[in-house]
Amino acid sequence: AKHPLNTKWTLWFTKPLTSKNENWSDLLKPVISFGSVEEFWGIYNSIPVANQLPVKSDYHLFKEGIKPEWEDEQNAKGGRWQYTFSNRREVLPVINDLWLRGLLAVIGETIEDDENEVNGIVLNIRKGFRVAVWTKDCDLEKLKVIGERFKKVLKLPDDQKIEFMSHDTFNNKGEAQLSL
Ligand code: M7G
Repeated sequence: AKHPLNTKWTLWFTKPLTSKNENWSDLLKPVISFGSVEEFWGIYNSIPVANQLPVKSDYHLFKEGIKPEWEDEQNAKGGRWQYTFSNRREVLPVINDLWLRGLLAVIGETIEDDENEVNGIVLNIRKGFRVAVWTKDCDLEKLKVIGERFKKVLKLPDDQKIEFMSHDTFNNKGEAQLSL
């Protein structure tokens, strides 16, 4: 028997820009949706792991029905906790494990209690690797809980800070509103 997840999820992929005629929405595509633990593992085992992805690509895992964009009405009032692993060589051996831990914390909903606040998780492959948890609102109390757990998921030492930015501030290239 399959073990259903609480929520259905959709995996999205952003492929790297190859021509100037392509824009963000041409590059971002849903890959597959799933609703059980077994389906998750089937998908996970058949897609490239984090350290095999090309630079400038992204994975996004979001609740089914929520697009991984600031503009989606479920994201518009929220923001993201994010952390950048900037030392590529150092993180390469562990990024696959850390990203998997992130995926499991989100689909298993251990990244929060019953707040229903987390919409998804994103991995950006750049010079380094950036991981971000996207939230539905900017409620300080809920954000703190999610942020603490996110740091544990990423196995970050206390002296490393994650930063929270609301999407509207981020669009304006603003500073982080919170760090933890
Ligand atoms: P990024 O991938 O978040 O960071 O944004 P990066 O600068 O490290 O690559 C890169 C670009 O992708 C942005 O400047 C936007 O042009 C586009 N982009 C990214 N996101 C997450 C969105 C989004 O949610 N909506 C729209 N319209 N564009 C986005």
